[in-house]
Amino acid sequence: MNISTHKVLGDHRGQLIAIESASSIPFNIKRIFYIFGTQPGIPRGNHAHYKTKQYLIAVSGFCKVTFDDGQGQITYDLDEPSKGLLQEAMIWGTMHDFSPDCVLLVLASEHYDENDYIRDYDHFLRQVSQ
Ligand code: T46
Repeated sequence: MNISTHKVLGDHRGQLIAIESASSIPFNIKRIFYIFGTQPGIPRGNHAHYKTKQYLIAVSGFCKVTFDDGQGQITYDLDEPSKGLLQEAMIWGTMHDFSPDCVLLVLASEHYDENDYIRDYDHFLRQVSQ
């Protein structure tokens, strides 16, 4: 299952979710980044990674994420800050339908390396069909 629900810790002051490297998620976190200020109708992502695994959380607002393994697609709703979505390597990922207030937090298993990206869909299909 790619989607997980994390325990919400909280009290009268508000809520808190804790995520620990290689424990709450199945890899060591080497990088974090977040996407915000998205524009209506404009998706992000549209690529796969050779090696990098990612874990996505809409910490504010909501969005949809579509994964494609070369054989089929599945779309997930990230609509709660307690939901986390694992994107394995060699999965084409597209993030779309962002709410105006969406902040999409991404935990990544590798440092940034453009050479780890597959940005051409036909090339991706050739790679996963080998
Ligand atoms: C993903 C979605 C959700 C860096 O310099 N370091 C980084 O760690 C990242 C992720 C990007 N960049 C640079 C590369 C580009 O010049 O930031 C610029 C925008 O990156 P990109 O076009 O890849 O942005 P998105 O929103 O299409 O995709 C990013 C991630 O790359 C991707 O892995 O899943 O966010």
